[in-house]
Amino acid sequence: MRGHIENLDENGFTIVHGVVTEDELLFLRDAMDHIYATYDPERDGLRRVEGSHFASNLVNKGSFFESIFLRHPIYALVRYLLGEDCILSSLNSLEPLKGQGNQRLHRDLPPGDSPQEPIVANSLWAIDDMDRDNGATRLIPGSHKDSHPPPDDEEGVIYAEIPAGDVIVTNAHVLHGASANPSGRRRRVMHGYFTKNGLSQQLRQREYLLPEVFARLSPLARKVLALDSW
Ligand SMILES: O=C(O)CCC(=O)C(=O)O
Repeated sequence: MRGHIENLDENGFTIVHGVVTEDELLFLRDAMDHIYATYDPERDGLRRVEGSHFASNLVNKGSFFESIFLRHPIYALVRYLLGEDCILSSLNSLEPLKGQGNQRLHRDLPPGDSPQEPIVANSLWAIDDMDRDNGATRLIPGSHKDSHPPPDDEEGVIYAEIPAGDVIVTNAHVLHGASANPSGRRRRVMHGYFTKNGLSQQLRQREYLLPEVFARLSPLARKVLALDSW
């Protein structure tokens, strides 16, 4: 944990290796394709993203998704950033399509009062190998410490070239974005986005969660989904 915490403090992100097993990746690739194909923005809460496969409301899409956001050490690192009582803001997935997906560099929210006290954190779960040829996430290390706008020349950008199964945990005030996918090779990434307790969720789970999913959730999952008053 110590190395990851130093990375989060210094660079605003860290990469955790081998979080998802080979069997889980096989399952996830099939599941995600089905979820993309049947995505319904009305039912699932968020608009589609142009030029990409996109899905939100993943907690409703099968038992695997009902606890994955609590996996160690990802949830522990997010708690380090946001406090013990942080909550899941949304569980989404994004895949830039061939020749598309070059997001502008952005912060998920403007920086708070202190770089060491972020109010949002993200976890980006690589379901496929990711590199510069298929839309790797790019980041500017250290940019969580200031509020400078993204540089036009992208000076300081690095590409997170990682194998499937790795997870990037970010202080979500770091400048980042998906890059273009020139090869069209698959690049499915799941986003477990968290926020400090008391702030609003990107997807209000209470409004979207199916009763049968709620019935199966552990007490911890209910707490992290902010369903205590369901
Ligand atoms: O999937 C990625 O590489 C980053 C996505 C992202 O930053 C976003 O959708 O806001």
